[in-house]
Amino acid sequence: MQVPKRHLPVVGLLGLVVIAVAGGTVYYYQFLTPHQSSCGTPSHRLIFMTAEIQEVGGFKVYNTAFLNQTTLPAFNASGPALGGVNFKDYKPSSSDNKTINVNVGDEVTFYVNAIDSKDSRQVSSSHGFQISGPATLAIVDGSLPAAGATIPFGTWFSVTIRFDTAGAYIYFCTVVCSAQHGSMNGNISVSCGTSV
Ligand SMILES: [Cu+2]
Repeated sequence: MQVPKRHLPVVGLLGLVVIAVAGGTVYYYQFLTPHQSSCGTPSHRLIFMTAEIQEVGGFKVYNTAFLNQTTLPAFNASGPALGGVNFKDYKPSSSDNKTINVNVGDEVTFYVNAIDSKDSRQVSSSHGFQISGPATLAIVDGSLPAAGATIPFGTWFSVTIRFDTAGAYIYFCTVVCSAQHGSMNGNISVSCGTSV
């Protein structure tokens, strides 16, 4: 049955009201729920770093990449096996080679290679890796070393963490490795808007 023509303006008006309410709701909703749980589509970042005594530089991020596949590279104490892995290199957005920028909701896989610096100021045969910050870390793969666990020189350590909470985090060495061990650390800045 055909709708009488005189009703059409009412139907059209109702349609406009529905559209306006829906649009207004979306507009209002983003103020009620600011982007705290994620910043758009999460990425999976791979962070490659070396760990040496602070006297020769401490932690150093030497490469970063987005993992463009759902499975992590194979990994053991000899390091990650990156052959055939689909990833995209990107440059850290900081130039100190220690600060790691992450979007809220991103997963980060840390690959840490403990290096024997063969420096007389070195007093250990290993390094450690821990992260502290404003929130309990969501460990997705692997585990952070328990107290006393170490990364012997010449071996690799890896852990994957999802950063669900914005804020300033610190990663640091847990093994007394030199006089400047207390300064062997770096920053992880978790926020929205980190393009790389
Ligand atoms: Cu140390």
